[in-house]
Amino acid sequence: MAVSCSDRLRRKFRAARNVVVCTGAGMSAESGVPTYRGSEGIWKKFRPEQLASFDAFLSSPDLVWEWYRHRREIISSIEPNAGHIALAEMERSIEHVVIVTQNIDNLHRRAGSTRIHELHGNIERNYCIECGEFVTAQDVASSSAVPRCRHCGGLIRPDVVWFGEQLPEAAWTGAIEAVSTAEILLSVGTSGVVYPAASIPDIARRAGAYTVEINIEPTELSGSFNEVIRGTAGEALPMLLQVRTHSDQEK
Ligand code: BJW
Ligand code: ZN
Repeated sequence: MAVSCSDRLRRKFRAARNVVVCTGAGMSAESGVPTYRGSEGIWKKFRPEQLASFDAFLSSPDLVWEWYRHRREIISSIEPNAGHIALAEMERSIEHVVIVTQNIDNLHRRAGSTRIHELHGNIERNYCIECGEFVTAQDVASSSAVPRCRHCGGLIRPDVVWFGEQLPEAAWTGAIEAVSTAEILLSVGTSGVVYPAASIPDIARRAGAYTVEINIEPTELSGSFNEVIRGTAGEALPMLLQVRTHSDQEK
């Protein structure tokens, strides 16, 4: 059955000027990026603390580096999906569309979105753990062992946020600013278990936004949304774009 939404959301979406879209791993699943949790998730094979923490990196840098190199390869070989493209197109018909993403895969930018806050970093950037010098993805791409900084010899790590690490301040502040004026908040493809990102829909709702979850399954947070759309990102977001663009044509 085709995915649909309530008449209330249709009316709100046609009139909205400020929309914030909070995305998680499910947003990229239809592009072929594995999610973290769930039956096919990455954490089924590895424990998070084994790979996604600074302590793990210090104790097994080559293992952690190899894992990121493998994931970088997957990401570079795939394309944004219909959901990413619909969000990029929404920027053309809605005054302010802001993406707040937990994803590190850069697919929103590749699809053409321009206002993006990356809460958990970006796998295409890397930096030295000693002096902070940034290193391009091309410089490290072929390296199977963990590369060293050419200035100070320090280990190079991916610019992603591991458990126990603070989120990038500018991204977090930008996200909070965006949700404070959002009329609609779409939360797409996230299990809502990792904080502080998981608190964003609630912050938005308390600031007055109409909050909508788009997910193929119920999540920890499903009960706290104004509306839930059960479907994939690649089906639901083009459907919402159509709601908006058809109303533009009727004007
Ligand atoms: C589809 C679909 C389709 C599938 N369409 N849907 C309480 C309050 C605050 C903090 C904490 C707390 N308790 C513990 C903490 C600390 C911790 C935390 O939250 N832990 C929880 C697990 C309990 N948080 C942190 O450490 C954060 N930092 C922090 O809090 O700083 C302050 C601090 C500092 C020092 C000490 C203490 C506090 C940092 C969190 C960093 C998360 N990093 C990762 C790894 C990034 C790098 C990498 O990828 O390698 O980020 S973990 C991983 O989870 C990744 C993701 O961004 C994140 C969220 O996952 P996401 O996106 O939700 O994916 P899934 O797989 O869980 O869900 C996918 C969903 O999609 C599912 O629901 C599917 O149904 C759905 N789906 N296909 C639509 N086609
Ligand atoms: Zn260095």
